[in-house]
Amino acid sequence: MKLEFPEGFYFGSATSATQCEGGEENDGRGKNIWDLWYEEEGYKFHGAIGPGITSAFYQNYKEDIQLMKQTGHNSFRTSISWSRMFPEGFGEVNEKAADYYRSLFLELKENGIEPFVNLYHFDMPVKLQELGGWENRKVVDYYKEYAWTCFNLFGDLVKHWFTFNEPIVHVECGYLQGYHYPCKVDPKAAVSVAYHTALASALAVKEYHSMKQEGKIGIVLNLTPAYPRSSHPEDEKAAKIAELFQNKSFLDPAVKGIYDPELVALIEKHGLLPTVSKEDLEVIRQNTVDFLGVNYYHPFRVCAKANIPNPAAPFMPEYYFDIYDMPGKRMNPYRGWEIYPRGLYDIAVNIRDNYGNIEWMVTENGMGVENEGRFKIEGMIQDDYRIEFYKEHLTWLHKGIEEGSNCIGYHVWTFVDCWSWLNAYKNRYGLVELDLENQKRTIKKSGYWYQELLKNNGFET
Ligand code: BGP
Repeated sequence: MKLEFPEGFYFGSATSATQCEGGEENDGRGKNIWDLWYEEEGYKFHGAIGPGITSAFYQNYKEDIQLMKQTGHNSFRTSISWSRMFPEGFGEVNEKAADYYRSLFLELKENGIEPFVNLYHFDMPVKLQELGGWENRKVVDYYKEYAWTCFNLFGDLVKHWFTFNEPIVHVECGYLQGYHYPCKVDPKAAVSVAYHTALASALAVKEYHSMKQEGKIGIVLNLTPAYPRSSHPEDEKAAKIAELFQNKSFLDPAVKGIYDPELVALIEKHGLLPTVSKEDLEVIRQNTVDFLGVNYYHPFRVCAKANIPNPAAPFMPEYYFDIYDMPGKRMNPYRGWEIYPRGLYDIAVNIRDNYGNIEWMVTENGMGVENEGRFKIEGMIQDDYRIEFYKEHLTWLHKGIEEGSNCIGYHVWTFVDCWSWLNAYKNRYGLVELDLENQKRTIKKSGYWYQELLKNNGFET
């Protein structure tokens, strides 16, 4: 049976500026927090490869766009580097950066590839982090200026914008769990960062709409369905609270303009509510997104807490639930993430039923694999596991679309193997293999499979 996607469905791939462009030596890019972290602490995780060493998309974008064209991409997402556009975070635009992004978006368009452009992918300029980053309300205004500048300079070419990628990640990893810069464990700061990010997103939406550029603006969220261990009310309650923190904390303000009262009550109970002005809350209420990007990698399995949490420990969402290690779950052993393709269908149904069936697309879905060179035969990586992964996810997505969910596209993570935040080049995700040493690209078996999929706008099951 052939699974066919709707006409005009956006198929392509995604990356982000820091993960593919290369270092600050490129035409005056200012440092972002990832450069700083590597300089300060070295690379703690997998060797000493920092964000300076990448597929050098800054230099190689024309070649990569030809490869995308060859595989039939009709769309592609990347991000703009804030510290490339504004090395200080604000002030004078770096003209070379503006020229680069214009040529990039033009090149994409000339090759029939629709650019989807994100403004912020974890990469706070160092100069603004020195002012407190997202903890500081002033940085929200600098972001608004940066967003306006991008719309103004590139809005004729770019008709699909995103304000943020996975904002919950910088909240959790940067301010609660301490493993993204600035590596804090500070619940009060985490709440204020979350709030300022939602506000910044709404302000960018407001600016964009006021400019009347006839495009769309959305936000990319890593929706992670939280499934309870059982139908026991305590397990279900735990899963509901996990959903509140993990998904609804950004989904509700972005799409509905409000915060769930239960979430607010929980945060208040722990004395963590930030100071907010009526005007800012009104900005969030009035400036909801036009469409949604969803990154999906894995679900959450959740159960009721086994032990009473220590009230003296810093507050974590996990105060209310435990992560349940479900026996028999399918794992990607390299990334430690469960593989659960049906999650994509559940997301599709949730958006349809609870978020006004807003237009949305899959902005990331992919499988990272360690040491992929061992799967090479006659020069090509035989990544059948990745093809299976995509087929299964697309099958569930297709079912969601058939049942009325308003999904307009699907982007894999990623096209050319890219640098990753915590594991550099350990896990490879690409449809195209990158030989870092000589910058050579070789299409993997999954790349050729994707080419067929795109040619046929679907595949045989
Ligand atoms: C998402 C990020 C991407 C990318 C991906 C894969 O959360 O938006 O930037 O990195 O995850 O994850 P990782 O690189 O950590 O394996």
